[in-house]
Order: sequence, then structure tokens, then C-alpha cells
Amino acid sequence: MPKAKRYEASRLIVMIMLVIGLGGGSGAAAQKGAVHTYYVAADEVEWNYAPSGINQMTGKPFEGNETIFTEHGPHRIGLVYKKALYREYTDDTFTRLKPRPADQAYLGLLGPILRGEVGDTLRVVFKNQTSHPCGMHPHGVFYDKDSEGALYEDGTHGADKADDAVPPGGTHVYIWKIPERAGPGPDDPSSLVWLYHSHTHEMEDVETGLMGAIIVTRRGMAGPDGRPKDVDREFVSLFMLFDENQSWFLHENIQEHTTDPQGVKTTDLEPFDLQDRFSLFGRGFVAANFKSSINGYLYGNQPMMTMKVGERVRWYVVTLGTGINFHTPHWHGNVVLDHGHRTDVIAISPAQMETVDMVPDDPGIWMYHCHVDDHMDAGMIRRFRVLPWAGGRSVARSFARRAQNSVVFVGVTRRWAAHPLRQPKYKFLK
Ligand SMILES: [Cu+2]
Repeated sequence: MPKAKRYEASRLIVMIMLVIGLGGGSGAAAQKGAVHTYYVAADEVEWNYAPSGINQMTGKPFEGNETIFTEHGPHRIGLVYKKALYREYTDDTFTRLKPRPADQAYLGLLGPILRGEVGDTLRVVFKNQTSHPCGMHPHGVFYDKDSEGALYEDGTHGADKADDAVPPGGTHVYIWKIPERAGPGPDDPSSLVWLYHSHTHEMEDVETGLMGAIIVTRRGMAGPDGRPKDVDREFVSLFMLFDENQSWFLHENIQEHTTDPQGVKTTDLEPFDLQDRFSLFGRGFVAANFKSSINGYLYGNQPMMTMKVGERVRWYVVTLGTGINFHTPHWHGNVVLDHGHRTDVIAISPAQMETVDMVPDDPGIWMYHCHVDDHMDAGMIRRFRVLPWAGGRSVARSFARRAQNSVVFVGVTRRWAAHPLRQPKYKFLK
């Protein structure tokens, strides 16, 4: 073949290869990032909404109206309910639970955090180890019809329906891609949160406990462990009023966890509290099954979330569930930056997902609760701990950098500097 023709032929081959390469994937399918595989099962678990058995906010036994939501008895289930939760396993044999690190104990009944950077793919090997059909439906990420995890008439059939309702004992592999549109937008911080949950029989599945969080980091912003590089600590909070009256296991819970199952009236709706005042919940059996929880814990029973002054702390705040899930998470002692706005209260409604940043400047143990008062009184309240500034150089440097953007910091750093035990070593503190 003459040289010019050979050149033309090889150019043609290269072009064909390029066309095949690009056409090999449609839309987000063409991306070439890392594939993160998770082994997640839906498991039936006995969940305790207040493992310490007391109100950790008061340090005392439950009293007054708190007993409506916590008391166990002839016609009350109490604190322990059978639920279905997503749990992470080490491999596809689903024989060994992946241990949850101590600093993630606060996640409570949430499923494992699934992480990826823009350009990556999440591959979730799911096994339904419960007695009810269920699945996994993600928000935000890109999925084909066989990975949507929702049961409805969508014109598909066969393999495209296998994800909708995985039968008891069944498995399904969900492929969730993370294109640009699943990552942080121009006004978002370097990562954001999406929910995943069962969407087979949405209401019952969710009230039974099947939900978790996906954290997506902007391209190039994930560190070696997948967490955003510009953040020191992350916390996911699910503010959710679980309606156990809608659970798969209501009748099983009555049988197993009351002492007079035959006498339980599931329609017992007494609209007054224990002081005979009208209230949103009342005091009947129905009311007792509303659990105003954060990550599945009532009255401060969640393991403590700990951070230090000057750290970059990212809060992912979500809710889900029925029409009483309108919440106003409120941090005491410290403030957050919510997409450029400073506040210490944010508003969330069912399936809303918010990412806000805090640089704690005020050490102490602080209340963190829903500011809807009847939710707070019913248990949607907890604490976080801010340890004093360690005085380390890296913390000080980031503290200084962020202080430039914060009027609040000027006063605080002066106050810190004025304390004899906190002598400033750095020039910005004057
Ligand atoms: Cu609330």
C-alpha cells in the first residue's frame, strides 16, 4: 500500500475506534472514574430508640409526656421495635457485617454512607434478607431502568423490573453513575448529600427504616478515603418522625413487645396529653408509635458527635416520611453557612437534602434539635460536643483563613485571646 493510502487507512481506523469508543456508552455511561462496590443487605433488626433507657438531655428517667413515647406496657410497645435497616457487609456472601467505625456510631439506624466523586460509579450489590419485598432507590445519581428501585408501571418489563421489588432472599446489583449533574452545583460546597431508600411500598418501607445517605464530592475534591479534602469532619443527620403505625411489623411488634397484645386498640387516638391538654400527638396507642428521632434516637440517646474549635465541619441534614416531617434543625452555640447565608436554623421537608458548613468557634456541649416544639418535646433533640481549640498550627491556619470571611470570628477570637489559658500564638488574633 502506498504511504499516503496507508496513512488514510490508519486515520480511518482511528476514527472508527473513536466513534465506537464514544458510542459505547450513552450519556453518563461514557464516564471513566472509579467504581465503588458496596454490599448492602436489608436486615430485620430489633431497634432501641433510647438504649440508655433515660432522657440524656435531663439525665433523669423519662417523666411526664416523655413517657407517652417511651413507656413499655400492656398496650404500649415502648422503645424497642422490630425494624428493617440497610447494613453493609464485607462481600457478596453477606455473612460478615462490615464493622462501623466508632466515629460513625452516631449514624444510628441509617444505612452505610455510599461515596463517590463526580465521574465515578456506585455499584451496590443488594440482598434482601427480610421477609418483605423491598429495594434501593437513589436520589440524584444517574440510573438505567434496571437500577431505579421503584415499583410502578413505567412501560418496562423483564430484567428492567428486577430492581423494583427484590423478593425475600433475592439479590440485585444496582449501578448508579455519578455524572456532573449528580455532583455539587456552582453554589454548593465541595460535596453534597443524596438520600437512598426503599421505594417498593414507599411509605411502609421508609417507616420500617430502610434509608441511608449518598455523599458525592466534586471532581478532584475527594481525598484517599473518599471524603472531601477541604473538610475535617462530616456528620449526617436524619430528622425523622417515624410513624411505627405504618411499619411492616406493627402487628408483630404488638405481639412481641406489649404484655397484653389482645387488649391493644390500634385505633386508640386520644387527642390530649397527660396533663389533659390538647396536643398534636395526644397520648393514645397511635401517639405512642410516633418516634420523633434523630438518626433513630430519642431524647439525646444518640452517641455523641465530637469536633474541635476551628475545624471545618460539614453537616448533611435530611428527612423523609409522612406529612409531619417538616423540621427546623437548630444548632446551639455555633452557626452554619447555608449556601452563602449565615444561620443557626435550617428548614427541611420530606426527602429534602441539605448540606451546610460550620467552623465551630464556641467550645462546649451543645443542644442540637428540631425547633418544632412538639417534635422537640417528643424526643427530637440531642447534643454535640465542641472541644477547645488544640492550638495546633494547621488548625490555627485554617481558623485564620476562615476568620477572614466571618464577622463573628473577630469577636470570638478576641474573647479566646483574652482567656489566660488560651494565649494567642498567632498574629491574626489581635
Ligand atoms: Cu421536627
